[in-house]
This record gives sequence, structure tokens and C-alpha cells, in this order.
Amino acid sequence: MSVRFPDEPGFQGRFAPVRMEGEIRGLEVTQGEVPDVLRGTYYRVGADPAWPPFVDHDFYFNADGIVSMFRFAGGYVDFRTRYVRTPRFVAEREARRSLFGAYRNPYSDDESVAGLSRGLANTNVYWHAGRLLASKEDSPPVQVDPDTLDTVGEWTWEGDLSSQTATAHPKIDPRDGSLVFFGYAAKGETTPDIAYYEADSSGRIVHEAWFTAPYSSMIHDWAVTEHFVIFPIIPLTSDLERLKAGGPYYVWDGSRDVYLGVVPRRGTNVRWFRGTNRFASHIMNAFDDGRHVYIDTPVGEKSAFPWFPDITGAPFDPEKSRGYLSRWTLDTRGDPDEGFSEARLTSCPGEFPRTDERWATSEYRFGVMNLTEVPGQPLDDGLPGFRWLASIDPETGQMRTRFAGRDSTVQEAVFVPPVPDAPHGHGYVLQLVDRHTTASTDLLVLDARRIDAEPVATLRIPIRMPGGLHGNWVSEDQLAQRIG
Ligand code: V55
Ligand code: FE
Repeated sequence: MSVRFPDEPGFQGRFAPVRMEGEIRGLEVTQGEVPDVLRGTYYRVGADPAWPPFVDHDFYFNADGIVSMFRFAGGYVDFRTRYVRTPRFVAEREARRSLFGAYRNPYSDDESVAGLSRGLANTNVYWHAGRLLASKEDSPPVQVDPDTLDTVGEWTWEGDLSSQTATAHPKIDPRDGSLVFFGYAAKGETTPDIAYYEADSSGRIVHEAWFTAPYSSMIHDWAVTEHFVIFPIIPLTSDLERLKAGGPYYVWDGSRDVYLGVVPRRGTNVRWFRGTNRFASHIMNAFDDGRHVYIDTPVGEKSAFPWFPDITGAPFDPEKSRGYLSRWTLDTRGDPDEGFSEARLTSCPGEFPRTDERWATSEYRFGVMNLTEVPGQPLDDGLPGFRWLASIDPETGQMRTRFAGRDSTVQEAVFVPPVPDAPHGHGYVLQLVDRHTTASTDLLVLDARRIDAEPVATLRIPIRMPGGLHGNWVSEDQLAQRIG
């Protein structure tokens, strides 16, 4: 039997699996200088299938998590990239083939792996209470060594995680270092159960509350403010019978309303604010004034994920899937049936919004996101994907944009403060840019206030990085507090 990936667009060309682990000590700096003040490590996770799937039309949400790290010190950047040794990765490596079947479908697996964790650790890698955790929303996170990227094992908060799952989008409240998180499908795949947790800065779970969603859906990201947490119920719906029958895990249902489940911080009661049908995925930031909640998120008419079909059988519609950064405003003392309002902040569609995390959960003036289009700047190279980075002041809508270049696409950007008390939005933005002509990837260090200027530094990774999801900067001081 030979290793051969499907002759499908998702596994060929610029989407071909990379499957390479390794390290480079001292990445080449091809332009500029790496600032001395940057001391810490940028971690990010890619989704890269170690073995060809045995199911048809597989997609990267179902690929193995591979964590990459860029350690900055004294103007040098050391690079390392390594697959997370999930139980699933280990079993398939031993067998030299895929044993797990379709996305989040245990009924499609080889019987030899029944009962083994299906977690892929492929969506985010974050730091809390001295631990580096690689996560996917269908399972508990996996702890990874922050120096070697060796896998430590599944982290369940000393066994206190009662949910079967934990979100890949936890928030850290900068006020006290709490990890604010949840699990959905918390009682098993497709269940409408949500478990809400807060862990204190030592990593101990100190709050737990359970809710039932109006219907079962993907709750990929959520909003956390000083006084509230908000669960967005967006109609990418799941259904156990469909899953058992081998159907898609999610379908887009344009007939269903959206709900925002509002819970006071460390509270136990939810109120579901209803809105009309629409799509949203990632939250740039959210905050409240004690009564109103403000949530900034790209909003589209339909799902942005082409591999989850429309329930009506309608083909994927790229126009309607465009997301425009918008602000949702909700009166927590109002009538839930009155819902919430929406105001568009930009005319450029995009996704992967991030903020200066020191202002997470607070009123803020700085965000970045990737754009697929900029009106008035047509492209002639026919390359789809995220082609621009934008920085935005959500208060005024004022934007700066940076074109990645011909035959180039961008991965998620992160903001890095040079010192802990640097002013809001003053610092650097790190972003991986894939150069498709040379099948290599550059790591750009940008001035956060002038992302459209010449980069502060460009580092060259001589291979193409696997397609990535999310990542985070961990400062040298944080790393000094590692546990285990
Ligand atoms: C997302 C990614 C996932 C997933 C569910 O970006 C949602 C959204 C990489 O896996 O399983
Ligand atoms: Fe995400």
C-alpha cells in the first residue's frame, strides 16, 4: 500500500500536505532587523494530515494539529515545528494509515480505534497558568512542552472538566488572568449542551454552569466582556441521525434564527436574544457598559465554509459568504425577542479578526483582520484566499491595509506588545505570509501602527508552512512561569 493523497483540490498544489517536522536555529532575516525588545515565543497551530483520508471529500478541519514556534531573543528567531502526539496521531502513525474517518464522525472510524480520543489539537494553541495547550473544540486540550513541543498529554483541569469538550477560543480576562471558556456538544457529539467555566490564574476551575442551546450548532467562538459571556447560536446545525447515516456533521440552515445566549460572568442563568438568520464565526473583541453588550465580528449572509452543505442543496455562494466586520449591540435589560442591532464597520470583507489582548473584554481601539477583497483594488493573478492584512479602529472604522503581494496569501496575524505596559495598539504585528511561487513562507514583523509601511523585519522559512488556524504570543516572562 502506498501513501497517496486524494486527487482533490484540498490536497494538491498550495493545499498539499507538508508533513514535515523539524527545527531551524536562527531563521534567515531577509529584510530589516528583528527588534531586540521582542522576547518571547509566537506559537501557532496548523492542520496538516499525516496520512491520506479513507473518506471522500475530507477537509482540513479533520487534519492533524502541528504546532510551530518562533522563539525571539536578542534579535535571533529559532523555529521548530512538530505534530501534537494525540492518541489519534500515535495510533495512525503506528498503523501508517488513517484509522479515523470523517470530520467528528466516530461512526465512520476503523473499529480498532473505538473509544480512543478523536481530538486533533488543530485549532488553537494558547498559554494559561504556565501551560501551553493545543486545542480543538471537540475534545479537551492537549498540553505541549513550550520548549521542545513534545506532547505532555490531555489537560482536563485536574479532572475538573465535566464537559467532553473545550472550546478552542477561550478568553483570558486581563483584569485577573482568569481563563474564561466553555464546551459545546458537552455531553457528546451533536448534543445541545453547553458547559461554561472559569479557571483562576492558577489554572483551577472556580465556576461551572450548564445550559441548553435552542438548537445544536457549531459554537466556534464566543464573546466575553467584563460582566457577561455570550454564546452565539449560528445555524450551522448538527444532527445525530444524520451523522450516524454518514451525512455531513454540519449543514447551513438559512431558515433558522440566530440566538445570542447572555449569561452574567460567573452566573448560572441564560437569556436567549433572538435575531434574524446570518453567519458569523470569529469575534474581534467584545465589551459592555454595565448594561449594553458590544460584539465586533465579521458577519455574512451565509456560512463561509464550503464543505458544510446548504440544507436546501443550494451550491456554495462565495458572494453571500463574505463577512463584513460589524458591531452587534444588545441591551441586556431588554426583551430577548427584541434581539440586538447590527452596524457594519468596514466595506472590506475578511476574517481572522484579532485585537490587542491586553484590551480583551474592554472597550478598545485596535484590531487586525485578513481581507479577501479591497474595493477598488482588483487583482489579476486569480489567487483566491486572504490577500490583505488590515488594521482597524473599530470606533471610527478607520483602516490601513497591506497587500501581501502577488501569489501570496496571509495567515492569521497576532499583536505583540513590546513591553507589558506599552500603549494600546502600540507594538508589533506578526504574520505568516505564504509565497506560492517559491512554496516558502515569510514571517513578517510589522509596526502595528503602520502595517502598510515596509516591514520591521522579514524572516524566511524555506518551506511552505501548512495552512494555519490560530496562534498566540507568549512573553519571556510568561514562559519563565512554565509548569511541568
Ligand atoms: C473551525 C475550525 C475547526 C473546527 C471547527 O475555523 C471550526 C473554524 C480546524 O478545525 O473543527
Ligand atoms: Fe477559530
